[in-house]
Amino acid sequence: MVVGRSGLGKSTLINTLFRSSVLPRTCSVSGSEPAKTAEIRTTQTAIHENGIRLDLTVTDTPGYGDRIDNTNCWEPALEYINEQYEKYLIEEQGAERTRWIHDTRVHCCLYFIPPTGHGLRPLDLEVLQRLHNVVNIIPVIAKADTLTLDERQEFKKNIQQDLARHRIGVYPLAKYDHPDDYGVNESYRKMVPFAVVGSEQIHNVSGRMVLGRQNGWGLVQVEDPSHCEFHHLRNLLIRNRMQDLIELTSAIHYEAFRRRRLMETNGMIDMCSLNESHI
Ligand SMILES: Nc1nc2c(ncn2[C@@H]2O[C@H](COP(=O)(O)OP(=O)(O)OP(=O)(O)O)[C@@H](O)[C@H]2O)c(=O)[nH]1
Ligand SMILES: [Mg+2]
Repeated sequence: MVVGRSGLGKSTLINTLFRSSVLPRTCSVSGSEPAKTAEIRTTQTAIHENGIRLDLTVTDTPGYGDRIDNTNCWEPALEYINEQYEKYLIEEQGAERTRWIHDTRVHCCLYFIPPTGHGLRPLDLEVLQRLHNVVNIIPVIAKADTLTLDERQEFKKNIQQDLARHRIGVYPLAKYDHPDDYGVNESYRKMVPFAVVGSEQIHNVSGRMVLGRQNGWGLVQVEDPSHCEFHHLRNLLIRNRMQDLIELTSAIHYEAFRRRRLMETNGMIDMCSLNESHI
């Protein structure tokens, strides 16, 4: 799932992910801009990684933050996440319990941070505080091509400090590390938030078809790790940590939802505490 303020390139990044993974690089894509996302939309696709078929579901959400009153702007995303948990719970408890449950739970939320260069703004902090106990959050710096490399590093440091100060836990959390995964997770922890650039445009660079953004001064190549961190994010999501994201969702986030939901059904807590801290 992608979440964040309006116009930060959420829909573009989803298309970039699909283009980098699915489509053959034979032709240039027309210059049409993605339209403003008006409602939550889920897209499914099959990706082939090292000969293995992966079914990937991506949920796009409408951006927020451009109204004077942004109260409860996180609600649609939060509701969607909880609805998927609820669906899963109902299927799990069903009398005719099937052995295989169609899992629509959200295993990862990419949170888009505007490339201001300063730190997290109050609205971003508020949304992250609502979501981080409910879903695995991976923060990304949107439109990273607008920052220099030094600005990017400084910005990352500020964001990491803000997250720590406000006790916002983002993926991967050290306390859930399997000992075998510590090394790889530690490298991701140092990199978070990923500085990403999205584009649906394909360019011919010395005979190679690459995804990129053409500026007056050059071409930003989306999948080149020296230009941005899309490559690392994609590897985390699809190659390295997909199974871990799924397992953590089940073991931590869904389990907490399930416990609270059952207690609530038994009249032990009220609805208000459903999404309170559990990490
Ligand atoms: N410079 C730059 N522009 C980008 C990038 N990604 C997307 N854009 C541009 O930003 C604009 C908005 O992109 P969208 O993908 O529609 O943004 P969104 O976050 O989905 O917007 P909403 O649906 O309104 O929330 C478009 O003009 C994109 O071409 C990027 O990485 N860098
Ligand atoms: Mg959009």
